[in-house]
Amino acid sequence: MAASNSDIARIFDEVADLLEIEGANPFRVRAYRNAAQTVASLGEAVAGMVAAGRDLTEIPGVGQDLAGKMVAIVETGKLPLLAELAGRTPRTLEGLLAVPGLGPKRVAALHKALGITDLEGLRQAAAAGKLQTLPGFGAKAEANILAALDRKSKSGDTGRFTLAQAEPQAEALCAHLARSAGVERVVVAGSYRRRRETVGDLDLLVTGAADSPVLQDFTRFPDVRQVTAKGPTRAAVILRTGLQVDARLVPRESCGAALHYFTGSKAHNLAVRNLGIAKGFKVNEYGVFRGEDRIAGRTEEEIYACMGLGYVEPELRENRGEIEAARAGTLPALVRVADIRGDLHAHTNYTDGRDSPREMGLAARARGYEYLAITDHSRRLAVARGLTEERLLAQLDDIDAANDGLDGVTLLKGIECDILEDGSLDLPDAVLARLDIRVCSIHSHFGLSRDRQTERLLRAMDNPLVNILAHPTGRLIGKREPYDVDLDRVMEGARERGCFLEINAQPDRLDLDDVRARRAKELGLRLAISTDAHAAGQLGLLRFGVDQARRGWLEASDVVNTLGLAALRRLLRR
Ligand code: DGT
Ligand code: CA
Ligand code: CA
Ligand code: ZN
Repeated sequence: MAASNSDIARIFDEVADLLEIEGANPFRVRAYRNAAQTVASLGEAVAGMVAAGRDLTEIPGVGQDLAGKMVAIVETGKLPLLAELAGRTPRTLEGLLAVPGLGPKRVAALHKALGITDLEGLRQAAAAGKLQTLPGFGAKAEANILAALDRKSKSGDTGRFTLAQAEPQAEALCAHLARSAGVERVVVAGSYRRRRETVGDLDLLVTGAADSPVLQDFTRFPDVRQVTAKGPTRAAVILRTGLQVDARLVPRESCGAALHYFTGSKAHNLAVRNLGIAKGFKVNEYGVFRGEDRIAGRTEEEIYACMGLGYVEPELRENRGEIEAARAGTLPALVRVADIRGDLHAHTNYTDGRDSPREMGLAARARGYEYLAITDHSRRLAVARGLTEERLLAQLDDIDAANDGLDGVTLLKGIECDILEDGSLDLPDAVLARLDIRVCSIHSHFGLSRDRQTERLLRAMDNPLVNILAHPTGRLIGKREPYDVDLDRVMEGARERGCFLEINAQPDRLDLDDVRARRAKELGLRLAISTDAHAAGQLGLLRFGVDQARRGWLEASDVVNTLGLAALRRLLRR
């Protein structure tokens, strides 16, 4: 069976990990990482393109070399390069990269000096005090690593998938099931529908005839590795990626009740059910019942109406006050993708992006945007070829030229300026003052104490040129914990100074997350939802940022990039 896009993405990600541990050229590492992400979110199957004899270099970011490797993976399911790398470096070392505080260099050092190859070896060495004997480690680093390992074993390595990883699998399955006889509708419920940042499994609901073969067809889906349950109304499988999927066949008269029940969250369901009980109803996945009579079940709206509630959007269903708000009629009108008028964080081929400013502008125009801020890295970020003053000035000319040739969309001149350890900025004020927008962020010294990290960010924002703090906590989902910072103080400081914080829409960042975004709103701080796109195709990642914003109860008026260009410009002059 031909390899799926997620197989290819996984292999490329492993190659990137192993290359990184070997200390390979960062550009090479990044090429594999970018290709993995592109392939995972591609709208069509690479295997299908190969079968049709199409040229894989059509895929953005894929050159001859990567195209050849993808063909090899499609045809053989394997990549010789990965075997070669794994021969030199044990594959279990990759797992060490997930430990906060361990980058590729440190992992390589642990392997070389102490022969550590896996998490258990790391735990033993740390517990025996061997790590602090290594250059560059020290007692504090050792204690941090032990604490991280402890947290990891407590949370029980969850194997959750980000929404972007789950999405292509969910969509392929839905399309497959929709073709079965007797099927009326297929929806994904559960945490996926609530747009949680990660999902533990997928919960599919199929509405259709009781004799539909849809569940048999489900278990025969090509990407299924193992069937774990199979009955007349429910089946469960594990896909080749490791993602588990439940599917249920429900009759039309109870599909609203089933959708409500299996969307969850469990806490939300219990709260709704208790409201029902207080009114003398029975509430379950088949409907709302008064005695034997089903009084609702066809739609979710009916169910909420029975409880005296307005319709609650799935993103809000966490029992965090949405029931009370629905009763009081004070639910927020959540921000939508269509409200967004532009993107305020994007990279180009001047640094580690793939496309030119003009190409990014064309993509922004195709999305109907009014503006796109070009915000490449500043000089300190050498791995990304961060811009010096001279190269930034050259880019500004290029942006002027691009704007002359672009109707309907405006490229804003910007920068993603590094915040240095002491809170100063990586480029002189005189240069920064020539820009329309300054996005600032931290890419180093994640380990400062809470006080120093907080002071560093506040100090940066003291500079009246700073507009937006990007990826404000630095977390990477499943890979890196947020840095230690007093976020309330940072948010209040931002509001007082006229700065904004970002919801970074990269699916492995989603930083700020839902809870922190909601806190910002409570503190009266507006946010920008930005993609941090590194290629034109990534402007579409916006939807993941909007999902988190919605989970954070944000309305259009809480989001700065729902403003038109003129109003935005006024706001950027602090
Ligand atoms: P996940 O898969 O861990 O990302 O999170 P969910 O929310 O998708 O949870 P899952 O897959 O275990 O169950 C799907 C939904 O089914 C859940 O959100 C609510 C509903 N559900 C599951 N178990 C129970 C239960 O014991 N009581 C109630 N009221 N609802 C439940
Ligand atoms: Ca689930
Ligand atoms: Ca489930
Ligand atoms: Zn960026």
